[in-house]
Amino acid sequence: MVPTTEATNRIELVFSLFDADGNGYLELPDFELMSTRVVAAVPGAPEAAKERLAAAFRRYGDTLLTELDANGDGRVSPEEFTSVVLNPQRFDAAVDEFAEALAAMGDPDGDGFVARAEFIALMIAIGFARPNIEALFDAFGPDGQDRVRVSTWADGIRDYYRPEKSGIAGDHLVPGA
Ligand SMILES: [Ca+2]
Ligand SMILES: [Ca+2]
Repeated sequence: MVPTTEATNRIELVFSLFDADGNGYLELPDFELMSTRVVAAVPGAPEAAKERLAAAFRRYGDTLLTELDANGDGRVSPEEFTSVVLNPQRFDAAVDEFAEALAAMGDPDGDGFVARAEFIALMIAIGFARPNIEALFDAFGPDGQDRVRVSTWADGIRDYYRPEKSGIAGDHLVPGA
């Protein structure tokens, strides 16, 4: 499968954000750093939601390191990371759990909706730029109370990683898109 230009751009952005310590490679400490930052972004979330998200980050990091470290040096280079879009089925389960856990963190009172404030706090913690975050939230079609469904966000995260997709809400996260 040849990924769309948009999908390649989305994935390159993810690499730069997941490299939380900025050393040019993805390693386990990157996922621990980001996990700590993102879990702290919604202080009022239930402990169970925080633990679920931390576990989802660990699992996602483990999966990426297991599947993508082609030369076995214990870290994922930008070149190794590009194959994440070649075999998306190897990452589906980890992405799915990450999507559900992240979206759930945005709904601390459990009413099924994510308000703009929590959405922005979580996405800033991941490292996206605020104007892009606002554009994405607007693209999700917030209701009269300026909130989107948890399921809408989770679906949006799954779409973000789909190599065949272009013109999706998640493309708003890529600067200049
Ligand atoms: Ca790193
Ligand atoms: Ca490697």
